[in-house]
Amino acid sequence: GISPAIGAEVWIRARVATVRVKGKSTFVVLREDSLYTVQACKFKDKEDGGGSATAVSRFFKSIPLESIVDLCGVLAEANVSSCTQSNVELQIKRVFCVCRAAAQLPFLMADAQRSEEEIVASQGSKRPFVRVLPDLRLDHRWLDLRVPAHNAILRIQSAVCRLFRESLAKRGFVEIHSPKLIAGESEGGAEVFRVDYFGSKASLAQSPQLYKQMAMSADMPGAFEVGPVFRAENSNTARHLCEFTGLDLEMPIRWHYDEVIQVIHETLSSIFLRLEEEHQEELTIIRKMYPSEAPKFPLSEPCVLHWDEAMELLRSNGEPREDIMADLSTNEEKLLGSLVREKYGSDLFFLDQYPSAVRPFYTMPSKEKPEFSNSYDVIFCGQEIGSGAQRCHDPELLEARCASLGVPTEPLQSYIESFRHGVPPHGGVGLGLERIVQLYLGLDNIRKASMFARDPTRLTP
Ligand code: ATP
Ligand code: AMO
Repeated sequence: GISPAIGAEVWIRARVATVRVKGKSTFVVLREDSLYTVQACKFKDKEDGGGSATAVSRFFKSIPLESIVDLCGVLAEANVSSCTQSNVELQIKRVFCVCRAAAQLPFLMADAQRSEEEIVASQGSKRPFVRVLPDLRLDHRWLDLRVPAHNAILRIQSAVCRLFRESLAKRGFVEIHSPKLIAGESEGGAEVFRVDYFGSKASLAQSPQLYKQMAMSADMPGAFEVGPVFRAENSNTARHLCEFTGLDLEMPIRWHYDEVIQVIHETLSSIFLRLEEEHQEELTIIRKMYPSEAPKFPLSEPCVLHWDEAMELLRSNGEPREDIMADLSTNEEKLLGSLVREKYGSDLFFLDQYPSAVRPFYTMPSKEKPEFSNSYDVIFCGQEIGSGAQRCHDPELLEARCASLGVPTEPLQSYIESFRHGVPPHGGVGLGLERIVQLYLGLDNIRKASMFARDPTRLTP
């Protein structure tokens, strides 16, 4: 990101990415702002008023790669042989070391930033790139995040949060911050981390579910939250974390829960459109290392698939299901994703009217057919990024549903009481931030979309 004119003298603070000394000339690539590289050079015997060529080459030979330097140079048109994205280079006048990196790093950035294609193509050459293994990267995630594409992924993550907030704030929704230390369980089931709370039992919230609904009892015009979600799921997969960031929203329903689906669709499509409009630089850097295309989705109307239609689509494509009331497996979800893409040209759709039995206790059963429910999953590029529903706001119906599912109502007393005091019909969704980023960018593993991933085997760094 250098804008001054050719011939201007500039100071930059950057990391030393590569150093090449040829005779008395020195060529270094500097990484600035973690995304951009620029070459700085010093030629022998040039009277340019800066330090001598020998001193500059000695300096760069003496400091390890990844050290941070302050460098003063004159901006020049880049030589064609320059190996950076930049069309300018710097003729070095002065340089100081700001922070020296260790001489031996766990892996070389020159290897860590290669795409799979570059690694494969380099095999058999004089210096083939080394494939840096995922665990070594995660053990030293701060280094791994210096890979420009990885740094850019976190910037996309940040943009998704910002755009989610902006889009909902514009509708008049209120951002809430619900407690993460709670007495009961937000989702029921065994997937909770227990903690000791001054001698009584508490747990880490599995979602803001109960609280975003109580925000409806408190007459919020619409509520959203961006916050941590804890799941004690012992699953070591490419799409599960034990701690992730939830993008939740909840809103009153006037006539029909379609209104909620429409808001979710508009929120997601505005996030995706603005990512492409406002973050091309980051996207280009990421897609160079991890080739992918921008996902497709309809602009105005959401693509909604009824459960029955989904079952029929699977059946007619040679995947009949033994039990059509069972939840979808990961493979069925992926297959359905590709069938919907073929039929409707969309990577984003809502699978609506899930069987009641596979949905949480707070889900509203369908009036006409109570074995189904007013609930949906948001499927994106063949995987779930969110699930949501109209909620059961009638306390009697809610208690009956808890009883039939074996969910104890004792810890839910204040939640249920809030409905006894009157609450409008309402619904919402919970989306996983890391899932959205992973699938939007076509990344093979959710850990690439998390700054410091938590999984059953990793609690550090
Ligand atoms: P030697 O003693 O090996 O000749 P030298 O100090 O005389 O070294 P230079 O003529 O300054 O060498 O350039 C060394 C090499 O660097 C040349 O092969 C040249 O092609 C290459 N080179 C020159 N300018 C740049 C640049 N801006 N970016 C990358 N490479 C460059
Ligand atoms: P659910 O449990 O389906 O629904 O979670 C919502 C979304 O959160 C993401 N997600 C995960 N991401 C990473 N690692 C995990 N282990 C993980 N588990 C879930 C997914 C998922 O779609 N209260 C409801 C939402 C609601 O009804 O509003 C809920 O939590 O993207």
